[in-house]
Amino acid sequence: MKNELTRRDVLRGGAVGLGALTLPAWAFPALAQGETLVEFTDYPDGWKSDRGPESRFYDIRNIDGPYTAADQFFTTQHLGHPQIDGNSFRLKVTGLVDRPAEMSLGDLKALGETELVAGFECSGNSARAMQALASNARWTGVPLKKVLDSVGVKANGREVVFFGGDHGTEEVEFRGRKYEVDQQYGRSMSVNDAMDADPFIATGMDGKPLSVHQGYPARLIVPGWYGAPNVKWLSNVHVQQDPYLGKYQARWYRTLRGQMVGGEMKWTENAITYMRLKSVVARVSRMGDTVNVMGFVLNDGTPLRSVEVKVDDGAWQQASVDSGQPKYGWKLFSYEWKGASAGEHTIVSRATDANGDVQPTRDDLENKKTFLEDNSQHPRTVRIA
Ligand SMILES: Nc1nc2c(c(=O)[nH]1)N[C@H]1C(S)=C(S)[C@@H](COP(=O)(O)O)O[C@H]1N2
Ligand SMILES: [Mo]
Repeated sequence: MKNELTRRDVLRGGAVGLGALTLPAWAFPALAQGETLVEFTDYPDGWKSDRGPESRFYDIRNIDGPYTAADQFFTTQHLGHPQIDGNSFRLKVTGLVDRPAEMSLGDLKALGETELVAGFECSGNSARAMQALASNARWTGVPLKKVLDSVGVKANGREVVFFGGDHGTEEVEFRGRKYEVDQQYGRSMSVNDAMDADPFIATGMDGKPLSVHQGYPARLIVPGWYGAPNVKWLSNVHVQQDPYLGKYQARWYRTLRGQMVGGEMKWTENAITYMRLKSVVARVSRMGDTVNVMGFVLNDGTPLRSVEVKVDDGAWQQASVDSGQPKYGWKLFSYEWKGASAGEHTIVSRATDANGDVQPTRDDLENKKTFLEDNSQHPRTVRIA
């Protein structure tokens, strides 16, 4: 059990000599001896992370280290889980490329395996979902750029489409008429974005092959972007000239918002791409008189300036942030709350990035009409015994 780990177990030498009591809680997120969890009162009755065989919420109260365990990593998709045989698997690379290819797992790995730490959340993650559609992991695989360089993208190739191995019959509606066609989950990005050093074809997580939930045998990871572009069971990378407007690219993953543009309110729609700055209070624990408030921050990789925590109607207080995480890993933060009185309290966090962008409140997002990309501050309620 995680709760039996002592601080010493967790610190394992690296931080000995620093004096455990001065270390912020993210340095030893497993509970120490004598430390107890404080109860959240905002989980709906009967809330559970197990959502059936193919879907899983991550109960963020269980965060016990920087990485999410493979059997807890959140899982969601639209068309079920395809079973793909890793031995006969071939990733097709097609379209406007000089040398179309069918690459086995071995061919991919031969391009040079590396590691990438990246966390992401589903763009539908929110207070309503108890922020359970988010996780963080160490992936192994190859940069997408290496795959594209190995086949050579032609000059007129402008868009790269990523198809998953999952199919389903989808209704496509156009001006009142409906068409039923077989579609694969598909997402795209510009060749420029795809050739950026960061997008990654992952074949492993946590030193093991991907599980079927996370997209075995290969998936795309677009670090710093929301979950939808991270195409699981990746089967085909296709380069084309036209923008790709498949259902999950153009219709399901977009946000309608009112913005002041050129001095007037304009109703704009944007595709879901980079993650908007979000912090969430995830776990609250108590050790004697000190209440440890711990949470995570996700964004597009922009360095953070600060995370602040506010209890009830108090002032915003600085939290300490684990700045040692790689660019795209989520960052844990912790705040020590002293002198908590018994009873129910509200705790909220807000992050500010190096550009000065501040995580919005719910009211600030009043003009965001569709529900995706909800990065608003999330006041949590806890009961101190
Ligand atoms: N092939 C495929 N990939 C997919 C999806 C899908 O339905 N099919 N869903 C996307 C969405 S909406 C999210 S949030 C992430 C979830 O990834 P996870 O299950 O590894 O957490 O996968 C993305 N990749
Ligand atoms: Mo998602």
